[in-house]
Amino acid sequence: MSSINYSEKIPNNVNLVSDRTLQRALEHWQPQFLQWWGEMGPTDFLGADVYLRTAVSVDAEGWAQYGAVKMPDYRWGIFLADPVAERKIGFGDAMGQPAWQQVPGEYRSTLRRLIVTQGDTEPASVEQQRLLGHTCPSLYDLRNLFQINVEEGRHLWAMVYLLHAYFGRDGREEAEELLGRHSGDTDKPRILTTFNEPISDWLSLFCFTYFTDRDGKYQLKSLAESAFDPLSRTCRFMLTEEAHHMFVGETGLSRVVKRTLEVMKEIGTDDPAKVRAAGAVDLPLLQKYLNFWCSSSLDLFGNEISSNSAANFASGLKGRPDETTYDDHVLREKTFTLKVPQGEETVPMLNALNEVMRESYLKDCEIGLKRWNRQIERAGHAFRLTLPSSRFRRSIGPWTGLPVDPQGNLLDKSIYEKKLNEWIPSQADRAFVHSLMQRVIEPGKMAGWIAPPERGINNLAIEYEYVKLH
Ligand code: BYC
Repeated sequence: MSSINYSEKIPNNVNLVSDRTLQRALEHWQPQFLQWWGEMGPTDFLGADVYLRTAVSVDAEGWAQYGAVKMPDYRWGIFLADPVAERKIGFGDAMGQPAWQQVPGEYRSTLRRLIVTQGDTEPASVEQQRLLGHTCPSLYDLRNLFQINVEEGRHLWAMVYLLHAYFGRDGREEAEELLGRHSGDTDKPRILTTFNEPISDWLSLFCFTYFTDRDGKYQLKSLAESAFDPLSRTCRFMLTEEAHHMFVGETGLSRVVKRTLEVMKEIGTDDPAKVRAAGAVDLPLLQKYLNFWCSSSLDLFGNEISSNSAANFASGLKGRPDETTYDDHVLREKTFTLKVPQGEETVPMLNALNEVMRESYLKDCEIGLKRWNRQIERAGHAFRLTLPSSRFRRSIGPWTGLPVDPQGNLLDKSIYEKKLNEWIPSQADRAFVHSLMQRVIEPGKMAGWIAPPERGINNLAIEYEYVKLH
């Protein structure tokens, strides 16, 4: 197991000290990152002591240590999972050949583009969430937000390391650009649309960490299969950190459902207007938020029929999540039939891998919904939360811009336009959710729209002062 060296300016387990040129280049990027964090990271909490976990090893057991840290002092570093001895390429036309330790010339620009796209999402999410600290529903939640933020910052470091170490001058330029684009910026937006959507309330944060971070899990898992071994090792360790982000989303939404059900019981009605008047998120409103963030995240898998996905798989750059669980790793003989607006279309399986991944992602998304629906059922209500169809509100692929309802039916455009506000949050819905976002910072106390978590962080009490604001 490779240990992490914390005595260096940039903590790492890649023996950075042995490559002075690389070390100098990254040390040159480090102050730019810190400046970006100061300007674009969480506002106004730079002096707070936050109970954060920091990676201390890449071993699955006991990899993190917890303690109070001021965010600007967080030790962002470069951590790769341990190498697998004599690792072989696990899919595509070069299956069985040794994994690459360097970037093959012919794949250089495609691989760089994949790494840049992945890297771009990490600081984007920090930018999207930068104001949320001011409206935290509890210190426990505030701490979780900051934990996610520092780890997304570290995930940026992970991609910047690959760019610096393996892509020379172009890589260094791309690393600078990663700090130059900004979420929602009209001139220099982030690359993928979801990462330009504002996250200005905590309900959106929980939906984002439930749906969008789960896309992150799928994309990282597919890059963890890559023939380019440094990318694979980097993504494998990022996945360790990613689990907590999805946990925040899933438990956050569970707590919202729980509190809403309590309020419905207290006031003796499920009338959405009365639930709102009592200061909780009515279930139809939650459904609208789920529709919005799920449909936005579905676009992150790319086009249903994609020559990029075919080329990336065939060449070994990007596999399917858990590639070893499939029988056929070459896919030259298989086809896939998918529903398109004109009917059905059968395409080579290689070209449909974005869709294959989107389908398994949706199955994974179902797990939380089942849990929340059980809570609702146990409370004696008939309402059920659902996932929108993958044809709803799409901006990529054959269903782009078509008037499809959340159940997947094509509608008349005028009806669709009239009804859209019933399916995704309207301005009034967002204004109501914003009105709930009152900051609660007394240890152990929760805002009225969310139930307390079942347990605290790292076996500490829920009442623990997870963020000391001073
Ligand atoms: N918005 O053949 P296509 C995470 C572009 S989240 C805007 O359809 P392809 C995280 C696409 O780039 C995971 N543009 O798709 C979560 C391409 O342009 P180029 C992030 C889009 O290439 C929470 C063109 O359309 N990681 O980690 O097969 C917090 C046609 O492409 C979009 C990755 O995404 C869109 N939604 O697949 C923090 C992994 N979709 O390249 C972090 C790396 C597509 O021809 N990226 N386009 O100019 C990839 O694997 C692929 O680029 C995509 C697209 C899956 C995104």
